[in-house]
Amino acid sequence: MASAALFLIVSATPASAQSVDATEDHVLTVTGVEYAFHGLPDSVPAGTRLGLANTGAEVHELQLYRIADEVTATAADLLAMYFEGQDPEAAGMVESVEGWALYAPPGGIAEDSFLLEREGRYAIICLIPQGLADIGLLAGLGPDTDPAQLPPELQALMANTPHAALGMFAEFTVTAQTGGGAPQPVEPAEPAA
Ligand SMILES: [Cu+2]
Repeated sequence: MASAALFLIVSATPASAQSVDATEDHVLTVTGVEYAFHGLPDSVPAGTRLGLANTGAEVHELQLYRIADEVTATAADLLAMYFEGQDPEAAGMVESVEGWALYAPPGGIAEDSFLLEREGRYAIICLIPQGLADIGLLAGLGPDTDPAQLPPELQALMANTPHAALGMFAEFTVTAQTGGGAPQPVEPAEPAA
């Protein structure tokens, strides 16, 4: 089972090069609060970008997972598995998408966004530990960081309940792009001559 500490560290890794500035068009901005995601529709068309704003008092992140096609378990079921010590990702039931997570400081917005390319069911979760309000504590951390080397203040916070266990998760579906036809890239249109 991947520890919450490892998830947190990986979440601090910058999103992939495919990400773009969240102020671009086509971004659906989900809002994180204590302890829930607001503003996420039940379904969105492929090609939508997912961004994260934070109107709470603690740091929030958005980890994005695509649920495997053959899996019928809900996001709540999968999260329960995770907290019981089984890792749905290791079991092939979910797959992390793009750079693992967006994260935003209290009152702020994530610098990047995630492109939702494939149809299917998705789960978003926040595994930030309750009480973490200083995003600076995550600075400089990477997937190779030894959990034992975390700053003492952060190590202490890691013992707290992760937001997902307090209800900060959601499930949604990515549908075929509206208008039919093959999915089109969402590159900005060329300016008219
Ligand atoms: Cu959170």
